[in-house]
Amino acid sequence: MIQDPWAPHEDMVKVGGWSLPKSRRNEPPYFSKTQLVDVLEQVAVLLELSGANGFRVRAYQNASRALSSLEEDLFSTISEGRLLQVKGIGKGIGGLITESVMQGTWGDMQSLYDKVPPGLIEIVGIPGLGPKKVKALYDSLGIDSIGLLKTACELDHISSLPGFGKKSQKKIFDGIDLLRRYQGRTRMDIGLLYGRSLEEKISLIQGVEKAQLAGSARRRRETIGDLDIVVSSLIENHQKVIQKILGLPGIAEIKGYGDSKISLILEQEMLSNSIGSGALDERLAEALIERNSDATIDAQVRIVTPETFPFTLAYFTGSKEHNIRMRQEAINRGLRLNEFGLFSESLAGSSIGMEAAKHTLLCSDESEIYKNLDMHWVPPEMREDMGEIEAATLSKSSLPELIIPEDIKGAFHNHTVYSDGSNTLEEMALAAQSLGWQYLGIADHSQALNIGGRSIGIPSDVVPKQHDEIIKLNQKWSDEGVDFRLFHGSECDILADGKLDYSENVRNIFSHVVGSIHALGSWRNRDEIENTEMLIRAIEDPTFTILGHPTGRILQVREGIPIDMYAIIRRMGELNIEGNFKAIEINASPYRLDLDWRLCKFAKEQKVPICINPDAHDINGLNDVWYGVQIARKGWLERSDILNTKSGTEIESLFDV
Ligand code: DGT
Ligand code: CA
Ligand code: ZN
Repeated sequence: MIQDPWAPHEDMVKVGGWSLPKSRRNEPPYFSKTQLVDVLEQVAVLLELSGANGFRVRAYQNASRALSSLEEDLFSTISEGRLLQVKGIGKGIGGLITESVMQGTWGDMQSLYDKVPPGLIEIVGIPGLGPKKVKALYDSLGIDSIGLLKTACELDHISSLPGFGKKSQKKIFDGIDLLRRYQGRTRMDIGLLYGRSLEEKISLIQGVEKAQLAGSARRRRETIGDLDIVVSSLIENHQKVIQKILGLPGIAEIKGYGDSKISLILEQEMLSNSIGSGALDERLAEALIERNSDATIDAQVRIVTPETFPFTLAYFTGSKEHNIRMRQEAINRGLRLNEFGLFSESLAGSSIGMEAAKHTLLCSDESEIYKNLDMHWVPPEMREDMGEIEAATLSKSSLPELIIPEDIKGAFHNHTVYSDGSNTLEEMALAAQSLGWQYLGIADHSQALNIGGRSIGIPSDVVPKQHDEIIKLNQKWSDEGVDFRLFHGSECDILADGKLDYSENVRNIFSHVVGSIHALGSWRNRDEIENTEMLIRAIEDPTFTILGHPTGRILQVREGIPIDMYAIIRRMGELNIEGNFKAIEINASPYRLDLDWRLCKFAKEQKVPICINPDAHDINGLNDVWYGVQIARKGWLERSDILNTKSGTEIESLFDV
């Protein structure tokens, strides 16, 4: 086995669990307000875990809160001697704050950080478990890791402890699951924003030939665990480049670094002064940050030589499953593939790691690695071992030609001020035109939709008014010779019994009906079989055209409803064959990305057209279509599989308007 060269070794500055931040400045203020807020909050938890009295714990909690709502600059507050006037900050903690900001040290806090087992901190993140309960579990059962906690639940050791019970044991058990699934992952939109920003900042460092995002971000997974960036640089520049990377703005913490790897935690400042734009313009970035003010993300940076770069990039792009298959393909040809190169078994002999790299077959880019294994280059989105190895084999050559964002000519599910959108029909239309689109499908909510007891949908009797407005606008563009039209659709609620909202007469006004489930409650309380039956009933309605956000999931917030999506898609396929047009949506909002990419290929096989809908609630929301295209690519979809790559006139005849 090859030794893992990225594993921490002695010269790596290793810090585990929570750690006190180290300053990268050489004059005050050594630490920022945000850093102090975090440390004080951590100290409160650590104190509680180590059994300190409640007053002390609360003092730190209060101080953390006081700082986070302090509007003025912390450094000036301290310099001008006004820190102790801030309500919630006492003498003792005030001293600690002053010391850290003015001198860069943390008093005797390190001993507290050392004392608490790191496993306990992980456990505190489980819903339903505060520090007090975690300490009780540690004291009575010695539980200091999530693994042990899970076993204790399974063995029913927790329910009998004082202060716990069957119910709380179950809650903890479910909480572990939730934590495993969600904790530490970041939605694609935010992850990519950080990833591109770091990629760009590293690219600009002198001595760097190339920096490229790898890992799940490059594969466009819907959520990202940590960012992986591969940097190419001549060996003699490595040390200099590493030092420069460590000094980049926007690094909350350096978790460790060695000769070829840096482990970082990025914070929001990473996103400021980004030069590139891509699909995400400055305004979008600002909006994202606003919505996720405390977002941070881990990043692993690997620095290699230009010759090694393609191999390292391919390896860290993954997925692990794809890598394993690739390695097997190499072995079948008497070769050895890893992050350093592609070697002939006989030449590489027993040398390992960087040493063996000298013997690699030269590949100037990823596609040459694939070529050596008799394969076409595989787009990163597809590298999930879902059939791409077979499809890429030269003798089969059945890789799809994936859709690109430029193929999109419009979208069918968008909101305006008629329901819960914030822009007018005309504003939305102009924004779509400026994206180069030929059409925009309006689908405001239907009358049944209530949010917080308030109806936000369009009442039946207002539908004709919206219709007239759209006809007038379309007439105007037609008179001016502009190749653009609005399609008047509806995002029509699918009611619990499988009926659609509005009367049939009203639904017939629309060019298309996006049927969506919103009142998830009754669907959640029913089993999958019944739900599937009800949804199929809705889809079979002749006025139904597009299934909107099929499962209702919100990434990292809630699961979709129990439903047999295969059965739904199969039925939609049959209906299409019978001549009833039924399409399914990839809801492109990065909060949803629903239809899931894993089901795209199945939908295509069942001949169900797919449309990529931004579900925009304002003009900026239209840009979300880009994320939907990434998911469609991940699902192997081509231009011809996607409804909204058709021209405006094609859609007019399809919708019969
Ligand atoms: P993430 O970070 O959880 O969203 O997912 P990835 O795919 O970015 O995974 P990560 O960050 O653990 O590792 C990056 C890539 O490195 C991964 O996609 C494939 C490669 N890799 C990591 N560990 C292994 C391994 O044990 N075997 C193989 N063959 N590849 C690995
Ligand atoms: Ca990763
Ligand atoms: Zn909706």
